[in-house]
Formats: sequence, C-alpha cells, structure tokens
Amino acid sequence: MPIAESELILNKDGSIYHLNLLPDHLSETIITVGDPERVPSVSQHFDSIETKIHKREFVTHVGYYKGKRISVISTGMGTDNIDILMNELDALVNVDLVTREPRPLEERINLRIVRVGTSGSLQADIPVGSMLASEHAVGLDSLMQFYPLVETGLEVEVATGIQQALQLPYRPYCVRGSDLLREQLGFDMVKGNTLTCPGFYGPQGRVLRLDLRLPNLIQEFQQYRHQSAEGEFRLTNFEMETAGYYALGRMLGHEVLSLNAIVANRATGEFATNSEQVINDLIQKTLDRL
Ligand code: R1P
Ligand code: URA
Repeated sequence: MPIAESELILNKDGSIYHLNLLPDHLSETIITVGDPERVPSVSQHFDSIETKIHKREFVTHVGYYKGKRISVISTGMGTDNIDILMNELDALVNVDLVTREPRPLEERINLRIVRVGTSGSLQADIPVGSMLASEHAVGLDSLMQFYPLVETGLEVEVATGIQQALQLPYRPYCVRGSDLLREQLGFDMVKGNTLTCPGFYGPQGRVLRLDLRLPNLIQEFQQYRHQSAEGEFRLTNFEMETAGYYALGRMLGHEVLSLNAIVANRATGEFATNSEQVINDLIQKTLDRL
C-alpha cells in the first residue's frame, strides 16, 4: 500500500517536507548538530561542498572530507525535532518517494548518524572541556509514549530505578547507542550515560526565578546508581536529544552515536570559557575518525 500524501509529505520538487532534501542529496554517513550555525563549522573542513539546502532549523551541507562523502545537518533543539529528522532521513533512503512504497527488507539502507553536540556534566570528575561518548541515553521526554520501543532488561531496570528515585509519574526510557560507532569514534573519550531532558532549565534542575517541583533533582541524578553484571551505572551528563536518536535509531535500524562536548559542569557550577574551542575540537576529531 502506498503511503498517503498526508503521511509522507513531499514538497513540489519531490523533496521531503521538513528537511527539504531529495534522496540523492544524502550520504550514508551523517553528522548532526543542534545549532544551524555549527553546520558551516563542520563543512568548512570539507574538500568540497556539493549541496547546501535549508528549511526552518534544518540546514544541510553535503560534501567530501578526505574523499569520503559526508552530510552535516542541523536539527535545532529537543527530541520533537529528532522525531522529524530520523523519520525523514529514514524515508529518504528506505521509502521509494515516487511509488510511496517502503523498500523491501533486502534493500534497506542502514545510515550512520553521529550527533556532535554540547552538554552539561553532572559529575565533578567529568570536567568542562571533556569529550564524552554516550553509551546509554535515558529519555525524560515523552517521545517514546508514542512508539513501541523494545528495551533490554538492564534498560528497563535503569529507567524504572530513575522513575522511583525521582518519583516521576511516568517511566523514562533507556536505550544503548551503537557500540560499533562508539569504539570507532569515541574510544578515548569518557564513556557516559546521558540524560535527555525535555528542556534546559527546570528539566535540568536550573533555577532562575522559578522554583522546581523537585528541588533535589540534580542531587538525585548525581547520586543515582544501578548495579548489574555489567558494573555500576551512573548518569554522567545532560542534554536534549540523545535518547530520541538512540530509540528511533534502534527501531529504524540505523547506527547512531552521540558525542558530547562538555561545556558546563553542574556539580562545580562552571561554564567553559572556551566552549567554541571544545566543540570545534570534537568536530575535528569526529571528521578524522569517520
Ligand atoms: C541546549 O543549549 C542545546 O545544546 C545541546 C542540547 O542538547 C540542546 O540542543 O546540544 P546542541 O549543542 O547540539 O544544540
Ligand atoms: N546543553 C544542555 O542541554 N545542557 C547543558 O548544561 C549544556 C549544554
């Protein structure tokens, strides 16, 4: 059955609705960044740029880095945008946009998607300036209320433990990212478990003028531990997208890794004076290892 026009929305030129891309625009290796202004910070390193396209917060440059075809796409902030990004990227490679039919299993393409973003550390021993590769992500956002994500035993235990520790009215979700990509790109980085929050202030325990419903949020996150055969699990850092990437990556069959430039430390109260340098170093390292 072809997918209806209201479900798989295409622009007049046949490009996909929000990303504004045609299948030929995309490479199988994709770097994603939150900030649209970070896209040229990546593509400035390319040997050549073949395509520049943008719509809303989704800015895409496609080009070659040391002979390898790479796309860099900005997503804006939050897992609601990751829902759009991941579904539209997948449709570009795994749905025939002319017949509107999903491709048969044997023709499916697995993308390699690497988020290169900023993040706040939760632990005093992960200082600003660190680079952190997310082994697991825990989603406090509501995206997985709408998809049948299958979690492993450990993932369910961690998510349930966090729900109990914080007395949340819902169970967060927990997903492991790509070990393959982490070993390739993040082998010398801090291995972390990333908390994905549906906001930057209250959901990350920041108080400006509003009190929090859970005043000890940061301490609860910092102190949370889960013991299993794999060792001790603790939460290492905060950001706003990784869990959405990992969950949708698992369900759609794409390899996904989140790399984090630690620019704030919530245990010590520091913010990196050289945050641009930290993220640019992470960009360079990622490009050289892809
Ligand atoms: C908040 O400042 C933003 O920074 C982090 C968070 O996930 C959120 O998107 O990532 P980026 O630097 O990739 O945007
Ligand atoms: N991005 C976040 O989401 N939180 C931080 O503390 C820093 C960057």
